[in-house]
Formats: sequence, structure tokens, C-alpha cells
Amino acid sequence: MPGKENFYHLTMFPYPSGDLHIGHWFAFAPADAAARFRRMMGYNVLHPQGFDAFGLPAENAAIERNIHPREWTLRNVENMRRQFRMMGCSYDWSREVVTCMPEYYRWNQFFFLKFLEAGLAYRSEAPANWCPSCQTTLANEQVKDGNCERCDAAVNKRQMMQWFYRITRYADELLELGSMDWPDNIKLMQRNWIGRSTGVDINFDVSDYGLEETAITTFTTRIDTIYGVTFIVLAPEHPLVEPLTQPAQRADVTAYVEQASRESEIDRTSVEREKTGVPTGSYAVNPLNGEQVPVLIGDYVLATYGTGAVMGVPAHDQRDFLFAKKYNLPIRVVVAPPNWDGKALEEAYLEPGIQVNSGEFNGLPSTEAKKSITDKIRSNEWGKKSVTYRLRDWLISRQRYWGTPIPIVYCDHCGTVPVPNDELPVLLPAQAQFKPTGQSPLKDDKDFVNTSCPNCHAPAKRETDTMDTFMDSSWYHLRYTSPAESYRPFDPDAVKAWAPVHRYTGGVEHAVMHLLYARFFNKALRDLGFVDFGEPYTQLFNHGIMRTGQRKISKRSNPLAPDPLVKKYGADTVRCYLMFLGPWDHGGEWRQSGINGIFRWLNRVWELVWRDSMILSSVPVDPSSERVLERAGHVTTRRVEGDMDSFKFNTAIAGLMEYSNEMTRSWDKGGISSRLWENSVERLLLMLAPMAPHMADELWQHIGGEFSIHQQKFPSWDSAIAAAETVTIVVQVNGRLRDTIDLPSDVGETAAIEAALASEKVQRHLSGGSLRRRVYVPGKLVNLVVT
Ligand code: ANZ
Ligand code: ZN
Repeated sequence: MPGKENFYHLTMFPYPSGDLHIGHWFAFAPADAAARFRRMMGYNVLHPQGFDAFGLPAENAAIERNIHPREWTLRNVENMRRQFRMMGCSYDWSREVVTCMPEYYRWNQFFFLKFLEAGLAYRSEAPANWCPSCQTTLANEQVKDGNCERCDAAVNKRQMMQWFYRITRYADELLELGSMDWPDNIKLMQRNWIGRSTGVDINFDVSDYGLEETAITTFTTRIDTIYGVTFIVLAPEHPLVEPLTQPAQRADVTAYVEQASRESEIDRTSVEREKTGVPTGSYAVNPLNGEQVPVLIGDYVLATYGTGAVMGVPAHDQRDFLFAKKYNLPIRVVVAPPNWDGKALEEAYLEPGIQVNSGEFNGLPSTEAKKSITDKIRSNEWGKKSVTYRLRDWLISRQRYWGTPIPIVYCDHCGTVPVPNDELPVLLPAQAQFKPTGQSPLKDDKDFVNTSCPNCHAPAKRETDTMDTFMDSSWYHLRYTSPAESYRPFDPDAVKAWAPVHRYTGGVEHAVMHLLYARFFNKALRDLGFVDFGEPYTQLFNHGIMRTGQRKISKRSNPLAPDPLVKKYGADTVRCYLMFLGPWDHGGEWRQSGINGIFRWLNRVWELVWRDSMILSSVPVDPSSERVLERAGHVTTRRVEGDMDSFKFNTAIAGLMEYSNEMTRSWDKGGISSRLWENSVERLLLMLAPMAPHMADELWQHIGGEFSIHQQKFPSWDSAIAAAETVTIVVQVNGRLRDTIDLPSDVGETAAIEAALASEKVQRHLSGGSLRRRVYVPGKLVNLVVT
């Protein structure tokens, strides 16, 4: 609407699992109330909803029930849409986005091709978790203690060609979270996930062995400990393991490598686990002191982090310490703990200290030695400064049916050929075999696989992997701004008008993956010229989790289905109850007694609104009674307005409860005009409207309001009327007037005496004496007795 400021309140769209459970309601009802409130505050609000419709659960359900994933998904979408309507959510359904529809996923393919062009997408061989019994790859989350979650068979790694997005190109920019209005814990989790470490890559010479590689490069964040290196550990997958293994060690090494390939990364790096390894029989030379140290392999070193090789410093790294103890390797202290007497250490010393056993660097504080040693390494070209990230490129290939086909054709003559833009979408075939077979289900669909090369028209084969569904949620917020666009992903003017999203609400479970991917995607789109901003979500707010007892609510563990509750109490009661549970970001526990309380309150409101205000005109108006009620109205409005904007729905509702109580009191006491009563009723309904939209609108009709209450402005408040009434209090010291102070008329004894004692004039007369007695005559006088 022209003349109004736009406000985009996005809430994380649900997976169409079948039913909206009460946990969904806890996420969506308060978000809807916040959006409705914004609308009443005069903003033009975009608050859309859709479905994150691709993914594994649909496939599993399909296999279990022998129903097509599409059918299962769309049926659920329909049901959940009905439930959203029942909840009273103010979504504009004409903007709905369902990610499994070709109108949506063709743009996933479009962006994939743009990324490919820009070098942001690439194909490479990478290890995937492989279950030999289920004949399928597994996500990391599906590997439990090294075994397949489904059949318990030992999972191993299989090298496979996979597609990646180059998210690591944005690692540093993704760390720029400082000024964002996001919860600190989410920022921290993103930082840890990206895991930026600065250190040194340093080379240990192995040129004696006559290999192509003349050195092992290790990455360390503690170059100050270089003189304490007593061994080198290679990851079992390191390319130098094979050439450096001596004949006598070959059998041990082969067996160890084989065993390590069956372990998950999480297990290998677990702190509780015993550190194991085997020697290769080779030695490497430390460039700083010329010492030869043994080269071992150990599975606590990961091939994919740093350089895949570690310089072992048992005195100052606990993993190395345990490793050295186990294999009887020397432990040499090079950074002295305070007051160190030269004795052997009980455990690794990790803190800074003074360099010892470190040649020319002895006596330097270790923090300084770090710099000097790095300089020496650089000038001798033994190594270089280096930055390492935990973040890996985003593996987007899935050997699954229910996802977006990757728009690539493999041709014997032309190699990897992108599907031309005008041939998009590459449709997901409707009738495919989707049971797990060990490879992408689409491989079995001959009509899909066999195609012709877009380039030379020779027979060629399609890529049969589908995309990770996190791709879908990486840009859906842009699609909502112009969901009907059929020749481009979105209308840039619509995006300009609405995005970036002003406020994003949802569960904390998306703290890392989804939010990081969406941020990356947005930055890539910016660099490709699609949007002109770098961050997709300006403000982020995480709601807590709703529990029954101690359990998190989910479909399986919670029988508290919302539909029957709505039948019994009405949607408004359920909405208000969820908002009243506690602070939204804390979550809360479901209590039956609580919902009954809210139900009774809403019924009281109903009854108040239905009272016949004409009855009031039989009693004369008393200005002071009127002032009390009027003031309560303005105070409550001020409070509710502030609370709604900061997601404190619980205290907003508490404020409305107090207000309705005040109305009841004023009615009973009398002395108010029917006009003031009617104004108060109107004010109450307007404030209630975002939270209880059905009832508020119906009562709005009842009092003759203009259609509809949801098109009205939120009531205003006047700070002069809302201000507390004050009384002037006389302060005496030993019965003599010393000061007068203005305090709220309902001030209590403690506060009044405190205020009296704070007065400078009073203090002058107290000094020296000791306070014997304090007298307070409510609303009139404080007398302080000193001797
Ligand atoms: C020698 C050293 C001495 C280390 C010392 C630490 C303390 P962050 O901070 O997490 O980046 N490391 C390097 N590459 C590794 C790999 N592929 N697998 C397992 N560990 C690896 O950790 C950096 C430290 O982790 C590096 O610094 C290295 O051990 C180890 F007193 O080098 B350090
Ligand atoms: Zn070709």
C-alpha cells in the first residue's frame, strides 16, 4: 500500500510432515500476532508462509506406506494449510511457496548453473558414508558410532564424484556477524562452525627418501612449541603414508588405514577416545634444530583439516601427550609453566609461559617467540603463515529421488555439459523407482538418464543426483516477494521493496546449517548481481521449545494434537495460551490448568464487552473514578505496545488481564460514563486483536465497529494521561519541616522513606545523628527521628 513503510516478517517454513503439532503452533501463532501488531502500527507487512517440501522423510514415508512421495507431500500440505487457517494466521496464500513444485525448483537449477558459470559450483571426488548392507550413502547424522542407523552394519567411506558449492570462498565474510541484530549464541555457533584458525604451515624434510615430495607440511597454531616436537603424525588418508611406509611396517600400516576408514570423523576426534597410531618407519627433520623425529600415522589427525599432518608436541598438547605416553615417545617442555622446577609434567601445559629448550629463543615470553620464530621460518623459507577453517565446501549431491535434479549432462565428446537455461526445468520424473538400491534412484529411469548432448547432440547421460534440500530454503524468502514470476526467479523491484527480511523468527535448530547456507547464498547472489545487499535476515529471533514434561514436542512423543484443542477451546484460546506460557525465547511447559485459565479470561472479556453500557448512566459521573480507568487504558496500551514489539507476549497478555480486571472494578464501583466504558471496551478489543483475532473481530462487529478490526490502527496512548498521579509529601526531621517531595500517589512506605532519606536538604539535618525512628503517614508525611 502506498504511503506506508514496508515490513517483512518471515517465519521459518515448516516441513510438510502431516500435521501441525503444538510445537508448530508455538512457532507460528506468536509470529502471526507480531505481524498483525505491526500491521496495526501502520506498516505494510509481508508475512508469508509455504512448505519446505523436498527431502528424506517424504521418501521414507513413501517407502513405508507404498505411496508416492509427491502424493504424500501434497496431501500433507493441504492438511497443514487447513490447520494454518484454523489457527487464524494472516498469511496471504497467493504468495505460498511449495519447494517441490517445478515452478520453484527450476530456479534452484537456474542458480546452480549461474554458480557453475561463476566457479561457485564444482564437481570433485569426496568420501561419502557408505552402508554396504543398505547399499546407500548416509548422511553424517545417520551414522551412529560408526554403524548404520538402520541396519547396524559397519559404515565405511567411499570415494564418490559429488557436486559442491564453494562456500569457503565466503568464510571470512561469513564471520562478519558483529553488527547484526542476532542472538549472541547463534553468532557464536556460526563462528565456531566456520572455525577460523591462524597459524603456520611448516615443512619437515623427508628428502632422504627420494620421493617427489621432499617435505611433510604440518599446520600449527603453536609455532612457539616447535622445539618441543618429538614426532609427526599423518592422517591415515594422507598421500605420503603409502610412500613413507617402510617394508617392516607395511602390514601394520595397511591394517590401521583399513580400520580408520570405517570410523566416523566424530568418533576419531572424540576427546574420550584413546589415541592410537602406528609408525611408518620413516623420519623427518625439524628445520629449526635439525632433529630427526619419527613419522607415525594416527586417526586423531583428520585428512581434511589443515594439511592433514600434525607436528607432535606432547608437552603442550593433550592429545599429543596421551599419544606420547602410550607409545613411549619423549616429552620435552619448551614453554615453562610458572615456577617450573624442571620436573616431568602430569599433563600437557597449554598456557603461555617463558621459552626453554628453544635455542636462541630461550627466555622470551612464548607470545613473543611466536612472532620471532615465524619470522625466522619465513626468511628461511621453511614455511609460511597460514589460515585454516573448519568450514568445508557445501556438498550438495544427494543420491536420492525426492529433490531437485542437478541440471547437468555427461557427454563422451564434450564432457560435463550444463543444461541450457531454456531447457529448464529438468523435471523430476513422476514415476520413478525410489527405493534405495545403492545408487541414485534416477539411474534406473532410462527415459530420464538417456538424453542427447545439448552441445553436439550425440547420445549422452543425465546427472542422476539431486540437490540437498537446504538449497530450497536458501532463497525462498526472495521468492515470496514475487512468487508468480515465471521467467525469472523473482522480480528485482519486489525484492528491493521488501528485502532484506526485517525480522526472521524460528527455531534454534537452524542456528548453523540453514542460516549459514542462506547467508552464503545471499552473498553469492549479490556478487552475481541479483540483489544489492549482503545479509538476508536483518534481525533474527529464536523462540524456545514447547515441552510436555521434560520432552521436546514432536510428532512422535506428543499426543497433544491441536485440532481437538481448537474444537474444545477455540483457536484464540490456544493462541493466547501459547503466548502466555512464558517468554517466547524461553519456551515453556504445557499445563492443562493454564489453558483453562486463559479460556476463563477470554470468556470474561466476552462478557465485559456484552455488558449494556446504558446501565452506567443511572449513576452520576465521578471524575476521579474516570481518571483511574482512563489512566489504566493508557498505561496498558503503552505496555502492550512495547511488549509486542519485543516478543514479550506473555507480559502483554498479563497487561490485558490487569486492564480487564480494572474495567470490572470500575464497573462495580460506578461513577464512570457509558462513553468512557465504550472507549475502554474498544481499546481492549484493539489490543487483543493480534492475539485473539477471531474473537476480537466478532466482538468488534458486536460493538458496531467498522469492518474489520484487523484494518484498524493500534490505539494510541498519551504519556500525560499514563503518567502516575503524584502526591506531595512533607518530610520532617524531629518534627520540623525540612523538605517536600512529589511521589506517585500509590507509593509504599519503604519507597517513601527511601525517597525522604535521599533528599539533600533532609540529609543535612541527619548528619552526625543516628536514625531512631521512621514514621510514614500514607500520602502525607514522613517523619524521621534522630538523636
Ligand atoms: C602443534 C601444537 C602444539 C598444536 C601445541 C597445538 C598445541 P585449531 O585451533 O582447532 O585450529 N592439528 C592441525 N591439523 C590437524 C588435523 N588435520 N587433525 C587434527 N589436529 C590437527 O587446532 C590447531 C591445532 O590442531 C594445530 O596446532 C595442531 O596441533 C592440530 F602445543 O600443532 B598444533
Ligand atoms: Zn557432446
